[in-house]
Amino acid sequence: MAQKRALITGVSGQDGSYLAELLLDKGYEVHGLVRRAAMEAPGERSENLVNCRHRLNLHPGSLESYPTIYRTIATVKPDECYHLAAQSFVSYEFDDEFQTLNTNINGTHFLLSAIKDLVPNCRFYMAGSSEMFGHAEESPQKETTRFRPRSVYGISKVASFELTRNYREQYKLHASSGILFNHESPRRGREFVTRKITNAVARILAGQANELRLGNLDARRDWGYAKEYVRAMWLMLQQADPEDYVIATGKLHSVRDFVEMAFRSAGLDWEKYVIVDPDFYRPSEKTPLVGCSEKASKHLGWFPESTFEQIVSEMVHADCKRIGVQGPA
Ligand code: F7E
Repeated sequence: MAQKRALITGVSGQDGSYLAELLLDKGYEVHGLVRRAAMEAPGERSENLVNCRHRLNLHPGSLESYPTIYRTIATVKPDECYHLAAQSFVSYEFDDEFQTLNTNINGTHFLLSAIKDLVPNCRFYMAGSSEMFGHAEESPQKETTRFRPRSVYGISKVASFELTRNYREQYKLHASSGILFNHESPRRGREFVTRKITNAVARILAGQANELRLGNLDARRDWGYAKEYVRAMWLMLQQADPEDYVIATGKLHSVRDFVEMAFRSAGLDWEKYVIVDPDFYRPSEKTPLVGCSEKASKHLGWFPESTFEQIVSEMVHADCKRIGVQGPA
């Protein structure tokens, strides 16, 4: 059988790098679209790719440019395209609204359009998000739950979801969206709360910090393990028919739970270090975002495996190792 070619947008991010490793292990030829700046300064921006960069074909380009996307698809001619790149930090302030909407929606649209014209048999994955549910009317959320996004990011993902569905129905593309709930790992960006916490624990242990400022400690999330979530993406594209799937653990934990566990695992009393700072508050959620991934279990044979405790522990250990401080036993 001919070697399969995959193109990943956002390849240097948490999910992109785990997915690249998974596909390389499966014998794929893997291509990645990266910003030129990331290619010029690989150490700084592509630390997630240290294990596999030498086995990847990287293409510099911006999602905001249709000519770049068109050229990349024409050059790579992928069998599978995983669209993970996005402006992904959730802002409720609508401050970066133009850029978030433009990049996220156009990026998806450019890719779908180029695939339709150049490689219509290419299978396409769009990284959707639980933020699409926003003020959800039911809990847990599943594929049939109505979208009521309340962040610009969520709105951009709903638009991308609808574009993907439309190309699937109108142009018969094998195009699927994963509606992924929060998923974490040592490769998570430090602006997201889990990594912000584990990075702070390591820095406090190393004597480099003495406080951690956080927003709402009672905010709750459905946190899974990123490595398992990228496997679900791959599984979606191996199905005979394209469909949309919720990927989640179905379990809720609060930011406080995460804080307590991370600090305790390092022998620290969190209350001595954590300061609640209104600057990091977001409007409270009426319905907690927690997903039901029964469809994925039934159709894809996908189940979440790592526990909350295992995820917290791996992240604390990894940050301690990176900073060079003795971590928990
Ligand atoms: O916030 C609360 C915050 O920024 C998690 C992205 O991957 O998952 C991610 O979005 C929770 C929220 O992730 C702080 O209010 C409290 O309730 O880690 P986060 P997110 O916004 O859920 C979804 C599924 C995506 O698709 C996104 O791309 O934690 N929280 N205090 C805080 N959050 C942050 N960042 N910083 C705080 O100090």
